Amino acid sequence: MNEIGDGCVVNAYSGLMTDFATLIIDLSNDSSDGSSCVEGGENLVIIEESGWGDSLVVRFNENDQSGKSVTVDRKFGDIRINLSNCDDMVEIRSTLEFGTTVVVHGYNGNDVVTLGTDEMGMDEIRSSIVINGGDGNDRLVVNDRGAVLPVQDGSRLTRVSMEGLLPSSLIGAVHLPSIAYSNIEELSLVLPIVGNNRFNVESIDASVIKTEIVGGVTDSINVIGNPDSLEIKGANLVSGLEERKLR
Ligand SMILES: [Ca+2]
Ligand SMILES: [Ca+2]
Repeated sequence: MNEIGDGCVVNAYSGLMTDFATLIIDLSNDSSDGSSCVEGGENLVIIEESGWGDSLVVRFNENDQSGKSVTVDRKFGDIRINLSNCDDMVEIRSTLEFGTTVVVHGYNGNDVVTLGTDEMGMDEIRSSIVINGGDGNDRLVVNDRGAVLPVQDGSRLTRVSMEGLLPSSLIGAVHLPSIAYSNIEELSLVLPIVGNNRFNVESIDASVIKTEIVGGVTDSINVIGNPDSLEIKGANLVSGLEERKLR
């Protein structure tokens, strides 16, 4: 990203191509071995819809006002962001549908990736998300707090992904959008404030040291097995194993 100077805005609008294009943003050259990382100098990457919802903007370091951004239209089916070897932060607030996938690779450093917002939850994230934390202690925060509808039974956490949390507006779609994760050490899920959420924990990847699920008194977390890294705040724990023993 050193080639894009401060205040530079790249707009990539594709023409009459028949195939989807891929946007790759590679920050890994900024710190090839992590030795040049400075405290407070980490990257902040924000991904959200722009304009009238017909394009997606990727902004960098919002707080230092450098004004760097990349805007792409709907022809870009895949967005891939390779983070630096320092501590990076990514906020994915909203994405376009159209079968897009947003892939984030954290590389070295302790990276934090946040999906959704307090206001909208993940209602505006319409594409599949693939997060690879890479090396370091990385955290994935799935913030569905502001969602309009509760999470339905059938949604689940497995060793590879979180399913049933993203809006499935594509009726008849072969692949429903999901959140795939790997090399993540800390996993947080904030359930919608609207009540009666139902979420199933089937399994958790071995890379995860701590899993936190935040909900309310009318929420039920159905846990199959006994993952010792699981912390449930506010919501009710329903143990699948105990239910079976009682029968
Ligand atoms: Ca990183
Ligand atoms: Ca990691």
